[in-house]
Amino acid sequence: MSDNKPLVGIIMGSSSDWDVMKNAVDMLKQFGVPYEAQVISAHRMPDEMYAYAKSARARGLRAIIAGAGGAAHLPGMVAAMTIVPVLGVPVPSKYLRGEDSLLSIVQMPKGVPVSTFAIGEAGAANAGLTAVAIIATTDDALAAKLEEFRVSQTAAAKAMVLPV
Ligand code: RP5
Repeated sequence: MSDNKPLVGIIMGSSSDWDVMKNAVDMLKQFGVPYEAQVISAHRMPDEMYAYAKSARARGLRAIIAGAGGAAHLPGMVAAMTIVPVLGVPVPSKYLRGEDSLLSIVQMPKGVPVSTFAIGEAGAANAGLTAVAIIATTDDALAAKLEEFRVSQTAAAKAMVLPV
């Protein structure tokens, strides 16, 4: 990770997705994984989506985190055009609270997978952690950091005190 070229691409359908998707960015920052983040809308920027997906592997991306809300076709469309693993984050929507986003992303037909996460912040954070884990498969120093992260979470849980 010395040359700081992005290893993870984070894309989202709108700037309105940022409050959720920044949780993925925060994880990558925390682990020092180089990333890029931008708006790529499947239905409003189809040409840019195509170019992004088609160039992702050659540009060195090892994972793509794609967040979208509503009829959330961005992760599936990107996955259709690259073999870079796509991690889909359902963003909460105004009327159906993200259940529409979740079902749109998770129900990929056999053959083109999108790894689908929980709706909202937890899903974005876990997509970030999964991207870290993907990079860590070939980076021992990063794997050690991920182990430490788990150990510290365990310690924090053990230290929890209930107000009883
Ligand atoms: C989707 O439509 C985006 O991912 C976003 O979640 C949703 C609403 O977009 P805006 O109308 O806020 O731009 O494409």
